[in-house]
Amino acid sequence: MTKKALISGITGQDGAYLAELLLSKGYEVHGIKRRASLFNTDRIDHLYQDPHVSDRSFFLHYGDLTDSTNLIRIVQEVQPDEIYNLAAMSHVAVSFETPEYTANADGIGTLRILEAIRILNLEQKTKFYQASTSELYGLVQDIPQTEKTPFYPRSPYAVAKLYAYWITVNYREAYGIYGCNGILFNHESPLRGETFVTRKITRAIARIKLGLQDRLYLGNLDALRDWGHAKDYVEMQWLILQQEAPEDYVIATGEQHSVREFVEQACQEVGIQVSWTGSGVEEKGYDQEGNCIVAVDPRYYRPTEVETLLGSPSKAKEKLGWVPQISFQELVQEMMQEDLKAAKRDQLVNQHGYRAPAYYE
Ligand code: NDP
Ligand code: GDR
Repeated sequence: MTKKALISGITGQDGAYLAELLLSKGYEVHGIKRRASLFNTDRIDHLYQDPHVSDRSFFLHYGDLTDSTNLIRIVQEVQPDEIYNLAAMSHVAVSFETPEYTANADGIGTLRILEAIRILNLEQKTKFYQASTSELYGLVQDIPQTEKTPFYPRSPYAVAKLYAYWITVNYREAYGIYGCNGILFNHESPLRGETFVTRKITRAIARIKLGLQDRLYLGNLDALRDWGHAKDYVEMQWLILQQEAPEDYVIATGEQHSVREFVEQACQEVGIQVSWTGSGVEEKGYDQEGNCIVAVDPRYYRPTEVETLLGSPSKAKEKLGWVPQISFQELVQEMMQEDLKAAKRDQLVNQHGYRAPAYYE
């Protein structure tokens, strides 16, 4: 029997990689996408199958995590064996601007899917994966962070995700739903949204290298993160649902780098040697010709910051037999190569008298 998976957030970074993975494993994949005024399926267009042909294995449904009846109807229609709840307003800084919406989508949205499983009597059939996050640790209490480290969320996003974490645990204990939290540390890729710091850096350094942009403005250069590759991490999301008993897992590399180091690594990939002067808001990064290519803009500081995150992948290694395949350097290299290609396309467009869009954050 072909397994059916339902992915919320299929148009996002992880949704795209996970859909690809599940299709390669022979799943019938259903995704929930939001209605938008422009096409929003760039990341999954290569998976698209013409709805007019039979024997399809990839389906998209319009939906939203803030709409219970819609979610119930989709779950009823699909009768999924596995649900991956990846949909979220996932930007920590933006959650300070839209805290109520973030609580609704990221917190109550998770409850809505769990309730759909319950209302439709699918507790024994449908396994549920919740995209939990290292942001739950916030003001860290242990180094490295494990499944036992206490939570101390530091943003409306993290507080909403805290609710989602516990409601998943509660529905597992109360109703016997096979529900699991993957506590994933930051994971990146060429598909990463352009306003997260890694992609903002690789995109800007590529554009600076080609003369399309002069400078990159960042916030906290001292923030430390445990950065892995999204392709590695979606494999874990699947593995977590294939175990005998439902459990929660930390997924991390166990290696930590600062935002400043990420900039240095990205620059190194394109032959720029960056040197730093000043500190705090005055800090600046110069290339070997003396041009200031990086500066701090306090606009990107957060009201409460998560300064340091470092995960322990010990349990995942032991129980899921998992080690990340892609190193920090390989991750930065792949992201730089893809953003260089994009910058070259923009350069070509500009050289031919057209104007390539230059979205900035
Ligand atoms: P993205 O921001 O790339 O994707 C988020 C997805 O959620 C998009 O498909 C988006 O749709 C969709 N979405 C947002 N709001 C709603 C809503 N109200 N209803 C339905 N869909 C919605 O995130 P990632 O792929 O990076 O992350 C996937 C999940 O994992 C998220 O829940 C995130 O919080 C969590 N996470 C991510 C980590 C990371 O480092 N990437 C680490 C730990 C957890 P649209 O395309 O229309 O915007
Ligand atoms: P994060 O990712 O908040 O960890 O959440 P992000 O890349 O946004 O920030 C990482 C760190 O970099 C610092 N920073 C900046 N961040 C952004 N976005 N823009 C800047 O200009 C900038 N300058 C410095 C931030 O202050 C922060 O310390 C991501 C999301 O994917 C969440 O959904 C997920 O849950 C967590 O990772 C784990």
